[in-house]
Amino acid sequence: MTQTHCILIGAPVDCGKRRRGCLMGPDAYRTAGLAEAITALGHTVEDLGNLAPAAVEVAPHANDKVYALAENVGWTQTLMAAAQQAAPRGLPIFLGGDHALALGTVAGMAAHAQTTGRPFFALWLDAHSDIHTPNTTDSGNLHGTPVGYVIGRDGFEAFPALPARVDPANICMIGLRSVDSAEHAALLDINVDVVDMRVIDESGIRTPLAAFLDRVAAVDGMLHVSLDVDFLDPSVAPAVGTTVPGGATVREGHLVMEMLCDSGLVTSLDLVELNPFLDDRGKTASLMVDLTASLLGRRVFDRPTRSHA
Ligand code: 4U7
Ligand code: MN
Ligand code: MN
Ligand code: MN
Repeated sequence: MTQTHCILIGAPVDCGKRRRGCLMGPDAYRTAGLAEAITALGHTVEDLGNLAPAAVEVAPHANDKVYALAENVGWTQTLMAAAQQAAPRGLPIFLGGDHALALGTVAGMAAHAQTTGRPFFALWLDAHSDIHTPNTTDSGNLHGTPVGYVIGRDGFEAFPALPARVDPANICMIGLRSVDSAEHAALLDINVDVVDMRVIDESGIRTPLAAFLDRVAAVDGMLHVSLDVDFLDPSVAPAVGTTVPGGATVREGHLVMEMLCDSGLVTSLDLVELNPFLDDRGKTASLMVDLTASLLGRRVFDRPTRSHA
């Protein structure tokens, strides 16, 4: 693939749920050799280090289960700005941190896309649909709400106003196998492309992904990829708080990344939910680095042409 300037942005967000440890994620990716893997592929890397959340004060939310609202709002402000600053200069790779970071990264990338005039799309690789709002969440954990925020659902009054709402029809979720009833109702109500594990079992992961990428390519869209560790099966990716059995295999993960690379459409990436405290000798961090390398052009065997048409 063409040489890409990769901008690593450490986002040690740990307030999107109660179980701690995701704050160690950015350094685990560095330890696992993320920058070295990217430069070995011929790209350039710039590491901005780790960011910190803006200090904000918020009124308590009507749903008193909501956890760490002010800190989540602060991170959203910080990351929304960081995304917009980095996007014109290269490919931002957000090193999480839990998935609450996507409230800011996706909103910021959508805002950037709006300034370029290109339509914005998001690929959500996750066991969960993360489409709750602070009103509907039972756990109170805001890492389950980023999709709800970026498509403009109610309940996010404490958060920054969205510069650009994301069209739900431009979101594809792949890997779902844990959807709460309030999320299920929301998904039936709106037009998100849902590829749950049963679809993957029946059709393979390639067909639905190729269909989505064709839609993005047809309008020269910008594509943000949000990769939650729990997209993968916990047997191969144990370093995550919210394990759900029956996830993607190592090869399914790589095939997704290889197809994304071939598409040339990806303009930003989140690596989220890695909890190094739960890892098994770094295997999950290393797998996430390998998947990122596949996205950036690492190949098992390079044929001159390969088509997914
Ligand atoms: B993740 C959950 F109830 N839906 O709201 C919730 F199942 O970013 C899980 O995808 C959310 O890991 C998982 O707490 C958020 C739960
Ligand atoms: Mn998840
Ligand atoms: Mn998630
Ligand atoms: Mn999780």
